[in-house]
Amino acid sequence: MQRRIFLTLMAAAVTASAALGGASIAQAADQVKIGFLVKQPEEPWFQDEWKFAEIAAKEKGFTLVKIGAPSGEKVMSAIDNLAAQKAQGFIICTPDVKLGPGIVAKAKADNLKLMTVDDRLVDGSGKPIESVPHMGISAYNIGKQVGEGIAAEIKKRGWDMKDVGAIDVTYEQLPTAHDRTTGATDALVAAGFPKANIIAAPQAKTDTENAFNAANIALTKNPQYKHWVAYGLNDEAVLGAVRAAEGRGFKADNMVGIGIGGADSALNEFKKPEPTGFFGTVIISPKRHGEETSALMYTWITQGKEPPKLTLTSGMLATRDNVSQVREQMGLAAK
Ligand code: FCA
Repeated sequence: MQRRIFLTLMAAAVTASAALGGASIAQAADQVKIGFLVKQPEEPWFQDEWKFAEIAAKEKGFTLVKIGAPSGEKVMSAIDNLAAQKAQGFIICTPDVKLGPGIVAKAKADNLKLMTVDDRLVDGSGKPIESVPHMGISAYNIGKQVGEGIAAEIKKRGWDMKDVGAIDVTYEQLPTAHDRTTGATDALVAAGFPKANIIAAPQAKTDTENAFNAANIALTKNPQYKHWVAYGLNDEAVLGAVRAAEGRGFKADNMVGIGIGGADSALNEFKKPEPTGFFGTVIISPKRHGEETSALMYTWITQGKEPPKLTLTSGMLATRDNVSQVREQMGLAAK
């Protein structure tokens, strides 16, 4: 009797292995290598993504290869490098979404599975490349949460909206950035904020320094406002605007900036003894974007199961008062 059960189990195991195919079995035996390429390795958001990808690597037992790839050339050489190291796939947040067709072709030529995170690749006509599995944030809705948060704070402070200027730090060449700031603008306008008081401040790169420069121009050109609010694609953009406003005397009681991210750039701001103009951030999930994407890639490599084509993650607004609770609710460890 026992022998019969044993034989049945053996037969089932053999069938399962055959279904996986020879190559996958070899990989399942602990040789999986996955690349994780990010466009701005110095940004805390990307460091958090890597940290969570490492957690997946430890749990599943694969090797994670972290590569900072701030330019098109770096991306291309990193992909070849991964192939030379016998990686089976990689996840990328590209420095430029227009590299899309080139990245897809290179991954294919090198026989590497490809998934994108945060910034979705586009084709020659600017349309998303839907064949590549992607995990991004629900950009427009998260932008709306930013705009609603700012509007609520303006009302709470009893400011007359006509006296308030809004710095909209834009980065139009990146679709997720466009969607985020559009969502914020729409929510502000829906709350009765005058459209004419919203000043676009285009940044040349998505870091604090470039946002600072862009915001300074907006401030200089508009001396008529008594109070300011600011938003942009991430915490760095809003921090740039907050620092620029501070330089002109608009501190916490006359400035309401709400960012997107919730990594150390925002947390450090909340840890300062006195509040600053950086009022809040919509916390998004580096756990999902780092750990879940890596786990999905691992399953794709070892079981042939492709990740969903599109996953959009949500966020929660946090301020200095409730940031710990919100982080906890999002499954992020205390910092
Ligand atoms: C983009 C931004 C990052 C982060 C990520 C989710 O890549 O540049 O700061 O917000 O989306």
